[in-house]
Amino acid sequence: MNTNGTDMFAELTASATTPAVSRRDFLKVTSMAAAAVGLPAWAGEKMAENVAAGKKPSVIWLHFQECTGCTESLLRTSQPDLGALILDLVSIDYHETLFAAAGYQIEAALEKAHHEHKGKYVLIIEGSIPEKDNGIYCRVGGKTALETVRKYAADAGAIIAIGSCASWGGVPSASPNPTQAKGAPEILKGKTVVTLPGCPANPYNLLGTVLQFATFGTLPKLDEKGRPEFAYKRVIHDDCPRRGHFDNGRFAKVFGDEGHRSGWCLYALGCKGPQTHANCSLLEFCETAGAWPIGIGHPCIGCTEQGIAFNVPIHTNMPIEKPTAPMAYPAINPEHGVVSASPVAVGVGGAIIGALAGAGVVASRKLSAGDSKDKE
Ligand code: FSX
Ligand code: SF4
Ligand code: F3S
Repeated sequence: MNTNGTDMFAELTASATTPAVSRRDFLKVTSMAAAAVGLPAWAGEKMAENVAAGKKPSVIWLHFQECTGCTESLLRTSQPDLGALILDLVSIDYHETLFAAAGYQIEAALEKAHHEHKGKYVLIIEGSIPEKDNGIYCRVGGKTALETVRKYAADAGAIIAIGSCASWGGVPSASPNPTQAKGAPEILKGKTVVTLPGCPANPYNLLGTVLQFATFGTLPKLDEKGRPEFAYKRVIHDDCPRRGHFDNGRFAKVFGDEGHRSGWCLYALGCKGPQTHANCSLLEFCETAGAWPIGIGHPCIGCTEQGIAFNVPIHTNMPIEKPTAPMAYPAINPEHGVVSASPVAVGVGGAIIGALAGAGVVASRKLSAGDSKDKE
């Protein structure tokens, strides 16, 4: 039996989650993803070269207070290729959910990665960190989340908080926040923490961030909350396929009424899209058309946004601030309740996000084709 945690993980991912990815497909995806985060086109080639040369950044992935939905959404894409792509780009040396090993074996893998890649590894934090009573409400391997996150953040080359829990507290921080759950930036004040809020986070935003770091050792441009601008600069409402209905005053009033069945705007049902910074209106989950809250007829609950998600009741209306031109308008008279978007104005931010969406779509389509003749 293999007793090395890292090797066991490699075996596990090789057999369970990593399909064969051809070089050409890999190159296409990395090139498009490079463009999506504002890097030159040749960056994609460099990314592919680095991976081929075995220059993969070591990743330590810590879990604290959360539901593991962020990891699940990464691995449960409709085609498994996005997860495979990320696993191809990095060397995940510690991940409690994915490791086949447990106990002392996995602890040893963590220490090994920490020791061997000091100052260079990427620390990914999933879940909030409780501060109350010195953090005793979340312990892994006998240590509190507080101790662990401080220890591994101190020697990290980059720190990424994935999901709303790790970004600002998320579900565990909902009132009355009995454990004083906080996001990583609050615990690690003074350090740069990339935050990818969302409950769960959209895996494509992790892909864009990791691609850039893996290739250039730099991080995307961040806003004041640590969110990459390529993903969080605009609000859902700016690019919502139902925006034309909002602008024309067509609102679903009750779930199942004629407006709802016709795909009209969900603002009157409590949609938080006008206040929510995220790109899920452009990057659907699971590589499936319509797989996002508004796409399936539910108002956005503002899952990325501190102060809204798990805070403001789902059906409470939010004020509209600084409405901007949408990137796309739906057809004015949708037949059969299907809203088809027709692009009328594409801004720079939209173009970037659209390119990332394209990267994801291409990734899923091309990689799922199992294009074995391209393998080199
Ligand atoms: Fe939180 Fe992610 Fe929500 Fe769950 O881990 S953002 S509860 S989907 O899984 O952290
Ligand atoms: Fe879309 Fe919600 Fe804005 Fe309506 S209020 S256009 S459903 S984001
Ligand atoms: Fe979350 Fe709203 Fe998108 S609930 S997944 S930010 S549509």
